[in-house]
Amino acid sequence: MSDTVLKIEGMSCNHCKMSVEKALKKVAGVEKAEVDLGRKEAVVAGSADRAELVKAVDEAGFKVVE
Ligand SMILES: [Cu+2]
Repeated sequence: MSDTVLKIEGMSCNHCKMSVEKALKKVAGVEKAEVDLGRKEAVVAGSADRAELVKAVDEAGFKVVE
C-alpha cells in the first residue's frame, strides 16, 4: 500500500490546510492525510481511490492539478 500524493492549487493558509485534511480524512479508506502548504501537496495513506480523493478536495473548494 503506497501513499497517494496530490498536488493541490488554491491553498494559502493554515485554514485551507485544515479544510483539505479534514475533507480527505472523510474519504473511505484514508488512514492518514497530511498537507504540506509549502509544497502544495497532500500525502494520503490508506486504500482510498484516487478519484474519490480528488473529488473530496474539489468539494472542499480546492483543485487537484496533478
Ligand atoms: Cu486559507
